[in-house]
Amino acid sequence: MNNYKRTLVTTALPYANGPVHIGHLAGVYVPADIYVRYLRAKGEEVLLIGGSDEHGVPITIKAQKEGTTPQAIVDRYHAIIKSSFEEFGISFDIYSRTSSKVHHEMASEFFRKLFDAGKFVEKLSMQYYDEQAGQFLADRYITGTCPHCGNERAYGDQCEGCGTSLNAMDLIHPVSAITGNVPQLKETNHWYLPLDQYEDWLKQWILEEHKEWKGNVYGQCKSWLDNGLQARAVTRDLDWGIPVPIEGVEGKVLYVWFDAPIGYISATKDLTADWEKYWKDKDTRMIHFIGKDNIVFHCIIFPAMLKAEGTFILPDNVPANEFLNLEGDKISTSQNWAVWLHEYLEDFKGKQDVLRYVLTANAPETKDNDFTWKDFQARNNNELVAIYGNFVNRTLVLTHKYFGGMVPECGQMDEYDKQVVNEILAIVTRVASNLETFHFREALKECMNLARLGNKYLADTEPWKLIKTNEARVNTILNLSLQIVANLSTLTEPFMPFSAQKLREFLHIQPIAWKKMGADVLSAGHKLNEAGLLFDKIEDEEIQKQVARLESIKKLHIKPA
Ligand code: B3M
Ligand code: ZN
Repeated sequence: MNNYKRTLVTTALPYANGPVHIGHLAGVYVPADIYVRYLRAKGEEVLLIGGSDEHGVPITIKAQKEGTTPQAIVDRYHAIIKSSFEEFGISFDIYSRTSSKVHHEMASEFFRKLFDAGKFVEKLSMQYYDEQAGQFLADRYITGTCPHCGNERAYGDQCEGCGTSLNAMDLIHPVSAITGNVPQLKETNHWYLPLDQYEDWLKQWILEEHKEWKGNVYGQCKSWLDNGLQARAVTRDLDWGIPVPIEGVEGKVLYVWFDAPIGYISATKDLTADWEKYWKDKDTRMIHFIGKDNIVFHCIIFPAMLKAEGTFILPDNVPANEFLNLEGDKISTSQNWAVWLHEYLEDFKGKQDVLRYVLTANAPETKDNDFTWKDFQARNNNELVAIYGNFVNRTLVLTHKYFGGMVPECGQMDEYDKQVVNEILAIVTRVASNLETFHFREALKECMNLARLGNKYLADTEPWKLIKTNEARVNTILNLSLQIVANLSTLTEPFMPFSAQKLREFLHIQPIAWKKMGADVLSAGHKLNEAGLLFDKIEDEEIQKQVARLESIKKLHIKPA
């Protein structure tokens, strides 16, 4: 959408059944935050919406395991997750939760509207039932062998081995996750959204009108649509969730994937009385940031729900990422194979930007990628410290030394200087165009190229030699170098907001508007503040400690022969 008035950015709602880890940050929250910070810096109207997904079987299973209530679980993890996001600078306008009253009302009304309009089909079917536990086994309450990849721990709704979304009936050797018993079949009635009726419309809308979507997203949608869509149940036999709002219906709740995306709407309503302008005005552009396992829900099922409802806008883009692995293995919450954000913050105090940088430089934008502690250290020491930090530090130190911290006059520019000025502008343009198109890795690379350019400029012009013979020339060189530093403080802000803020303090400036960027952002005579270092080296011992932690986890999970 080229002409839009405002942007609504949503981020997948993490299940509040555990803390968040680097995979969450890399796949969803850092990219969304980068995008939103960029739009804000451009002066656009934008909202960043998030919240915890507090329903569904993942929550009740966790509660049963710990012998507590689902409410206690979601209260605990919602608080942990929310604070991790805050600490990492994810600049949500609201971080809400699906157990809130406004959400229960919104989701119930949404369901009721579709129900009253005859948009659902009610069907009787046989579903797995655990006699001993006395309950139906929805979604993750049932595990078994995946018919596609043979993974023996696939869930009734999805196989995490191959990423396929499943029906409980597809599983080979189904067992109850509650008692381990082989389940019985029992009849039950549910409401279904007949996705097949939306197939033609979805084909037109996605395959014809959204060819610009990322290849991984478009490809997954195409394969779903080519295989043909079937009706999906939107209710479950569970007691945790939003009660099915139909008179006389007991013991049934809305399917978590029915209520969760409606959470984006409720969160917006929770934030502002003016929420309808974000959801009902065609001039609003909505972007969903998610991981690849959520593509079908955001590109096919939720849009079909929105279409059925009829008054809400549809997403304009869904820039889903692939997965981030950890030291060569899939991140796994249950096996504790993860770098947890709240633990990272304890071990690497004040180094949020380093993780944001590494996760963006190595983001799983087009394929799965790997996080390793060695790469983390190398990127910090060889890129943030040696390139970006070093350039900033040299420029500021020289300015304090030669000019008492005052920005010198830019004199007559030679060819080299003019080239540098042009290159600043070219880089700013490339950062922007990469950000617009969700190429965050590339955008970040361009920022670093600006720091590289600065280093090369200083190395080539050698102001520390010229200062004795040609002070006028040094004025110009340091003026331009400072302009580069100032541009970096704005360009890097979406990626590394904490160090950008620090840099603005060193420079003694307010944020610069994007359209003002270029070689004329600091005026001669402007007085800088005292400066310090932007980044510190990370020592081998700190990395060794993390590697040892992962090794000990790995040992725990090696099965005895
Ligand atoms: N909680 C699934 C997940 O964390 C789910 C996302 C909901 S987004 C509306 O993968
Ligand atoms: Zn599988």
